[in-house]
Amino acid sequence: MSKEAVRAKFNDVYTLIRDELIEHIKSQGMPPDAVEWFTRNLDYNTPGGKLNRGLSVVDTAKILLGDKFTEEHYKQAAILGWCVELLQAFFLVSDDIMDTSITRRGQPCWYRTPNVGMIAINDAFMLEAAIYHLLKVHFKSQPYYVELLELFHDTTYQTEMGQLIDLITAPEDHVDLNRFSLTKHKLIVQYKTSYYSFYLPVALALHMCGVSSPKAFQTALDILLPLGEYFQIQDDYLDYHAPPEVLGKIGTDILDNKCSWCINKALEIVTPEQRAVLDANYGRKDAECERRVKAVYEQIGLPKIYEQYEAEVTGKIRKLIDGLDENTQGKKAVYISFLSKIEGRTK
Ligand code: GPP
Ligand code: MG
Ligand code: MG
Ligand code: MG
Repeated sequence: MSKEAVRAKFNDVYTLIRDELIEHIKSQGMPPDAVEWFTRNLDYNTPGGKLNRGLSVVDTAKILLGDKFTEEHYKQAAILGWCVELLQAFFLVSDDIMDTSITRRGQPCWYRTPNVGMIAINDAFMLEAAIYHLLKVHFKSQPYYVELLELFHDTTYQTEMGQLIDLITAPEDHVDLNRFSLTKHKLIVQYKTSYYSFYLPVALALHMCGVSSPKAFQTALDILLPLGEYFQIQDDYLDYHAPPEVLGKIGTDILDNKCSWCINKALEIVTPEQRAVLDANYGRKDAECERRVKAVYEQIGLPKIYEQYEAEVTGKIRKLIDGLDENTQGKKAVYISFLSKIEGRTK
């Protein structure tokens, strides 16, 4: 199947769950304007991304079940995939408010659209609640229902811990680059990104396919946490370097005083003069200051450093995957498929 056909098929399941969610709020007696609002919230924020996380549930289940994979399995995996995309929608709507971002997926952030504003906070809650409604409707009778619930709850909590340290390491009114380090960055990234973007889709598929061995879940963590770190380092780098029209969002990390991979790498190698420029201009809500920080990144050759990092990390992750014992640790193809989705991405 072509890439477009794969997405089209997955999007058909979106239409299905969206209609179910809308029918449900109608059945609660919600008036037409509320139904229309919720529909717009769902459609604006849930589809339209790269769908890597959602499709990974399907891809993983396919690899795990092999010949036994049926259309019924497809539907179940796709519903779980859309639950991950709903979780992502909930996080992004909230994150864009917290990061005072401007655009997302090539359109204004939801909270910046006409008449939405801080209603976006409740909209985010409803995107999250939709996950549990769908899980109840589609999975309540499964023996692994509680595992799914716990997984979504635990992952959400981990992501919120990550978001907490991301935010408090980047205070708006107090820039102190000494607070940053790559160790700090690693922890932030593991919690704010890796668990929900990488571990969650695979762990959901493992549960759905009847895998219960703790070793399989441990292996998933061992491979997917480093992969998630690589993904967020790409996100940090692209925030600084990618053209917004390609990336679909305007970078805010320098303005927002974020403990990004870029600033941490720069701090390792800058001269005292360059350091003074960073100290004076990082985290200031000012386009000229942002430009001066970017000029230092150019002077130190950050794009080259990033290129080297990518070559090195993908080599390391390949080696980790190669070293798996497929009899006890699960299928290598699951992880290869993940790596190939993100390797060298430019958006
Ligand atoms: C990515 O950070 C992390 C998230 C989107 C998780 C948010 C978690 C919440 C509990 C709200 P980011 O700010 O670098 O992402 P982006 O670059 O896409 O804005
Ligand atoms: Mg953000
Ligand atoms: Mg953020
Ligand atoms: Mg980012």
